[in-house]
Amino acid sequence: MTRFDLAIIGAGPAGMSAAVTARDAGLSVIVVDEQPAPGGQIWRAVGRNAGARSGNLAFLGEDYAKGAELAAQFEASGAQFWPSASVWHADSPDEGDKTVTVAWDGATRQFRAGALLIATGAMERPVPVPGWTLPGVMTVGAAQTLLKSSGLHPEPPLLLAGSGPLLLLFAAQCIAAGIEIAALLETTPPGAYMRGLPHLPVALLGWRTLLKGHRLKRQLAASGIPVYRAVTDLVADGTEQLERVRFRSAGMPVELEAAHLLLHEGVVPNPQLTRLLRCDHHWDAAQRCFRPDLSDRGETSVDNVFVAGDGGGIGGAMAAVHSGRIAAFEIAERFGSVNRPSGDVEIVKARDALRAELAVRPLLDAMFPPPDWIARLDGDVTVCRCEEVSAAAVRKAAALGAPGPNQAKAFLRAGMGPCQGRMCGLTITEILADAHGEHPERIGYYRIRPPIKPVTLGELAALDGSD
Ligand SMILES: Cc1cc2nc3c(=O)[nH]c(=O)nc-3n(C[C@H](O)[C@@H](O)[C@H](O)COP(=O)(O)OP(=O)(O)OC[C@H]3O[C@@H](n4cnc5c(N)ncnc54)[C@H](O)[C@@H]3O)c2cc1C
Repeated sequence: MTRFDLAIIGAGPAGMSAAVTARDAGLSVIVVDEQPAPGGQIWRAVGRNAGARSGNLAFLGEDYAKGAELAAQFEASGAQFWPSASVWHADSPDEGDKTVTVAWDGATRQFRAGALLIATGAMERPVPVPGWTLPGVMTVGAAQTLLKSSGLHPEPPLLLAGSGPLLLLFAAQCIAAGIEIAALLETTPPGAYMRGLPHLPVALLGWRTLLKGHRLKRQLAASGIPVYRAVTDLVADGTEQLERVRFRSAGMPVELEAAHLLLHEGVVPNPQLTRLLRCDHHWDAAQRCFRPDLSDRGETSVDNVFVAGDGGGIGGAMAAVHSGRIAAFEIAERFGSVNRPSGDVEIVKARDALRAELAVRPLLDAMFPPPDWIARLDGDVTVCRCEEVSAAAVRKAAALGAPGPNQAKAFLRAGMGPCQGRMCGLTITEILADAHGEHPERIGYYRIRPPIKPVTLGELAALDGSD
């Protein structure tokens, strides 16, 4: 089995910057990503959009265009890169190398590495409103992925609903691309902006982000798109597919026709690999999600397993770049490729830059608070899409004695489908915490087991231990 000093899972901003840094320090590095090209979520398909399809840069914006430079450095770094390769298992024995198992090119491949950097980023928080499984309802992130990778966009009438910077950014990208938005339904609760004010002085350290946010708001205001504020009780309705959306805005009932509804309530760390590797996690009350416990150099509770980027806590693309550098310097020091003093200087520089990027987070968390209604879900709204489990069924399992998600899984099969709990894990923790009157940290999360991604029998049968 081939051995590398460092294996990086994820070629987004964190993974790419870690790979460039580690290669500069002389480490042997492999990077694996399930996407066909480096870039991650923010800079998805940036190579193609900066080259052959450069017209798209006009509406994807300057932050998107910035990714092309790092992607080019990454490609020139000499790191071995496996695109379109899905990591479905990773092992960290008590001592010695980590083993990574990947479905790639129709076969299963394995390799070993002295250190593992998980840079798998964030995923959108599932928004389980009634009717969210209807064709025509999708997430903002999914629609943005289609726009970035294929230039596709949803048919009108199009509604955007939710809260958070990505919602506003996508609305602005739609306006710039000439995509018509029938209305924006903001679920941000009244008074949230005022609650953000005490965080403003510290947030000024990240003034560039604030300025960008202000520009987005101005662009939306100038567009004339109708905005419904303080939206609650959102329901997607239709027989075979989405036909209309009902909601309350500032308490008043509203009904709008829609062919597409895009939902978004922020992003949360993707927990699958850190959970699989049995890393310790804690509940982040401000972002209402679990995140792995990390040292100030990005190491988890498992030796030589590191996390960089949004997978360790939501910080945005530039924070991901800096945290990738910090982790890579620490790993290079451990392998003796960078001497302690020079590594430490670089880490201090990257940490200062990271601090400036993160300064704005408390303000954003206060201005766009994660939805608390998810914890109170009940009735026949679907929670686990793969196994079609309702919120009421989860509450019934709680009443029958299921103390946490693993027992609920045994009762209901929730979390046993193809997504392996990514779509329902957080919701089920929140509902069980509410049902038992417990803190989510005590309720816990699914015990994640391999494969974390679907694997075909053919891929398994073609296991080639030599790679
Ligand atoms: C859908 C979505 C869209 C977003 N769009 C924007 C945006 O337009 N602008 C913005 O500022 N922020 C955006 N964000 C936030 C964003 O993710 C950034 O903060 C930034 O991309 C984080 O960088 P990262 O390197 O931590 O992770 P990411 O950029 O998310 O990169 C993680 C990479 O890991 C790969 N990966 C994950 N699991 C596996 C696996 N098992 N095997 C192999 N590869 C794997 C993914 O394919 C991905 O390329 C978005 C987030 C999401 C979830």
